[in-house]
Amino acid sequence: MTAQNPAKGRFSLTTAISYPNGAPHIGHAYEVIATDAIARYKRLDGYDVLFTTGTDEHGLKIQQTAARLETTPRALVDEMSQKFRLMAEALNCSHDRFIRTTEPDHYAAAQAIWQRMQDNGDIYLSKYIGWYSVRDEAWYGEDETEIGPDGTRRAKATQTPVEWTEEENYLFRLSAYGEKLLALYEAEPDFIGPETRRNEVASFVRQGLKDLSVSRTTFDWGVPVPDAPGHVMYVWVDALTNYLTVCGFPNESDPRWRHWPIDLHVIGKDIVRFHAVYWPAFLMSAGLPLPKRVFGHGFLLSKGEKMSKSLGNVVDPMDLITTYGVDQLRYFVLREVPFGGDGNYSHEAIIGRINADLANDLGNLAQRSLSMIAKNCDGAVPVPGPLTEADRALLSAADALPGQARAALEALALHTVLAEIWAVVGSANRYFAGEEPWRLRKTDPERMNTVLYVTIETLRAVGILVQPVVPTAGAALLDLLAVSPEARTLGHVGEAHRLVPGTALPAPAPIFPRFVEPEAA
Ligand code: ME8
Repeated sequence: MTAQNPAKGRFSLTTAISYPNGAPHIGHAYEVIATDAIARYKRLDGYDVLFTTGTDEHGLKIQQTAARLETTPRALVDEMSQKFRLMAEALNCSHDRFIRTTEPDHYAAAQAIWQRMQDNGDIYLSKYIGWYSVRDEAWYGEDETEIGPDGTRRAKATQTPVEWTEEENYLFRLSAYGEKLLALYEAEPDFIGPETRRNEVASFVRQGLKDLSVSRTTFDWGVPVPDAPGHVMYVWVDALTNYLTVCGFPNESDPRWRHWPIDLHVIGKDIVRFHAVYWPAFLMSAGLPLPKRVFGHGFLLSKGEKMSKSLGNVVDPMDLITTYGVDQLRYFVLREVPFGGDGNYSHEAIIGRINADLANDLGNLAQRSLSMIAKNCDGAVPVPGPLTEADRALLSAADALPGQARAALEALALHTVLAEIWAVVGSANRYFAGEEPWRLRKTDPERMNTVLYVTIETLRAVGILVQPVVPTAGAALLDLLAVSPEARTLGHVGEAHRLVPGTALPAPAPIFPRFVEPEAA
């Protein structure tokens, strides 16, 4: 998207990889949108970025879904993975790789990390007996289960059914890593976010960790354990390793290896434990550097209810894209939901945001100011006169945006980045209304030129800043301002790169149409 600035260094980030045992839902879309926006901000700020997403294709859940649908696991994942890939593309995600865990280089990576953990003495063969949840693919202690209202036993934490199961398994010596993990959380307070998740994970680890079953013999849809016929890897060992695969592991001379360790794993709050307990323990065992940060975002709820494949109340993101538009959907989920908290989706809420923030506040301001320039300034960037206090205040608010965005992004507060940009859009609207350039046209054309100049220079900063969230509209706005493609980075906001008076501008065109209900259209 933009030229890299080697001085900035590299930044690598991932989403979780989704189970393709059903079609993608808005929760999956939310996660890739948010991660994509962060990736785009980092690129815009000159970082050498690696951003990956993909599908987690092994395990009993997939095998069982395939059986139910009377197909093979391979055919199921080939079909379903494609839907996730197409969704990411339709959402305009800028990922560098869409990884599938059934790809050969991933098998090699998973077997290599296994070998390292085994060589380190952390994997041993044992008989595992206990309560097993197929849905969670996890074992539970008796005290972690309860009898539900229907008389069947279930896992307390996830409310999924458990069965008494006996299996010869390889175990990972997770119990040996409790102290090291607690020391990690202490030394790196940002390792787990948001803070509530960190506290949950730390208290889970403080209660003591049991060794973890890491192989299965009751089904075969998985990565084979090296030198252990009949054993496939526990799906989470395999799945988490995707983050190494995308960096070229185990080939440490692969150019992609520069992206290891990953700077940020963006995942949902339900899988923080896997990423903040198991994953660093596996990596410590394998002698590999640890990711810098694991962030558990909240859930998107449809009018207060969780959406999930098993509950069957799934909103198809492709339908949302068709109904509202990609940029509009991206803006809505990032603006509406404080990143890290849960959020609600409703038709009313999304059209509210589209019409108020996008069409009215930003779209109209661009349309009005650029139309005035087209009519009254020969369609070129006007020549500003001396600046007033009000002009300077607006320009300096716009100039401050990259710094504010960097700080908010450091805290992963995507909603704050947008709130700050829209605060400037709000100020620009008040400025424009207060200065009344349409009146100045007759009384003081020179002042009109200044007001229009200050307005579109503010829009230039806004256009640059919104690109990661609304890439198409951001680019369209910058096109209308004749900003060259190389001059659209965060570094181009501010005094040194102001719009050049006299530059010819293209004919203005709307960037954000209002949403009109189909029956009213
Ligand atoms: O957990 N709102 O896959 P998955 C927001 N394969 N996010 C949601 C959500 C919702 N309603 N529902 C799910 C898996 N997610 C594993 C991950 S990573 C090595 C393996 C999020 O398809 C969920 O929290 O169930 C997770 O981050 C992602 O979507 C994929 O969920």
